[in-house]
Amino acid sequence: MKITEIIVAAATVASTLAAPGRKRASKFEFVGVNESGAEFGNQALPGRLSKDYTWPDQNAINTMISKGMNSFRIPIMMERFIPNQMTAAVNTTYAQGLDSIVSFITGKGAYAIIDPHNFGRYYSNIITDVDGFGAWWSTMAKRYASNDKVIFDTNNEFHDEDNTLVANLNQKAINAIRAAGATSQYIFVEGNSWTGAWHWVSSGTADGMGKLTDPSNKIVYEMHQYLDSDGSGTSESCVSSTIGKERLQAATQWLKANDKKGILGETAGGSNSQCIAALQGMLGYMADNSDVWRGWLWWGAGPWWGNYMYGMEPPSGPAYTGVLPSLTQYI
Ligand SMILES: *[C@@H]1O[C@H](CO)[C@@H](O)[C@H](O)[C@H]1NC(C)=O
Ligand SMILES: CC(=O)N[C@H]1CO[C@H](CO)[C@@H](O)[C@@H]1O
Repeated sequence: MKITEIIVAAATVASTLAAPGRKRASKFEFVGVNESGAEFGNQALPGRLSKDYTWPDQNAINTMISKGMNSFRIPIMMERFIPNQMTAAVNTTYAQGLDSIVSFITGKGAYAIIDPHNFGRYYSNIITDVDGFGAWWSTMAKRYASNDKVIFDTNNEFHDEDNTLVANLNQKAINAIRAAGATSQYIFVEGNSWTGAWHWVSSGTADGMGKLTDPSNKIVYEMHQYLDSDGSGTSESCVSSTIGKERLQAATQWLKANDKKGILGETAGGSNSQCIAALQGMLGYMADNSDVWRGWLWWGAGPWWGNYMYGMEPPSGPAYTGVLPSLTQYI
């Protein structure tokens, strides 16, 4: 090993150790990535470890921590954690896998965001059993009640269902989590219409979501925003270099008017100059409004994305090499 390599290696170790407490460039409280894997193969239930699904890679998470990131959203499947019915007991294999990655992340001083990546569905049916949903959350929350670096994310992207039901499910999750003794953790709540920031107000989901209450007063409104033409996050193209900021404006006004905090829980754009400008404009706008916008998470990292257009997995994900270097001031 050459002396320069030793210095670089030592610096990497030092920054890794110091990372969670280290002063980051931005004022954001939460910056990080979605760490896919445990929700993969979501049609294969319960699914087989290492065949249908996997857990995030700890070395990759270390690398992201060394870049200043402190928040890792872990998509999971509700059915894998508690099979058959929401009131039942956990599957130990899957639950212990979750325990391992959560303790690794939180042991580094970073946040582990537990994200049932279920779109408001359980075995593909819209969840209408509000009490059952509360039971599922009670089981989850008890497991991590003593770990205040865990964040509970009610559900990924409710869509095509009743706005009142979505608000009721969120309120039930909050109540169940607090009743389970998890009183210090943040709860990220998600709305209908794929929790899209650009539709937050126009879809009407804001009305019920705005009335949620939490005895611990630690609700953060999680919204998602992609920058392609239909906002689905399926294209490498961004509509314009200003589209990110434009798509967040109505939601930002809502957060301010209602005295709420928000996080952009999924965002991405292709590795090209127009998308990078749009992302910079959006994150700069969020930084200017950091009284309400508490952070952002990239979609997505994880060991199985391969050459996925938004892949943020080190060392060679297209977004890791092509986009992240342009966003460092927002970390
Ligand atoms: C529990 O989960 C593992 C994989 O995580 C799976 O192989 C096993 O079949 C599951 N057991 C039940 C009873 O669902
Ligand atoms: C926009 C996007 O990437 N959505 C993804 C959400 O998560 C599921 C499961 O990982 C993917 O299949 C989607 O493509």
